[in-house]
Amino acid sequence: MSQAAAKTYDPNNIFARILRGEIPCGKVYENEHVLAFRDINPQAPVHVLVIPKGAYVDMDDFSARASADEIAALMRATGEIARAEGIAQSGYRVLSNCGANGGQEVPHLHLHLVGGRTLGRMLQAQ
Ligand code: DGP
Repeated sequence: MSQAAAKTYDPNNIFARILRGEIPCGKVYENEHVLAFRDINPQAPVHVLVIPKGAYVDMDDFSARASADEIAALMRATGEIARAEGIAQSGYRVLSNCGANGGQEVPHLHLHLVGGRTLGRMLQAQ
């Protein structure tokens, strides 16, 4: 069906270190497959990073290699966190930057869950 993503995971990226407990984070949620914590540079009143515990570089890697349980867990957790943060009714944005054109800085898959204010257009004008 899909090409296997051949991406090398850097085990010393900052989110891997957070997962190992080497660096603190403002944890908001954790279960078997998922950790979520507040972004260090929040772009809105609510800005949570939702990450799989598995070693996945980005959305391309995750969508190719993750188990159905891991994929479901990430989605379920994101919705649950949005409800817990009180932004489900007012609305929010979920996005994941992937690779160079996506502007990804940290090479461990993360979903940005952003809300608590009107977010405007999805992409800035060029
Ligand atoms: P991206 O550009 O999509 O790779 O976003 C990376 C995000 O990670 C960015 O919004 C800032 C956040 N971030 C980077 N380092 C840390 C950290 O050490 N702790 C936390 N909580 N967030 C971080």
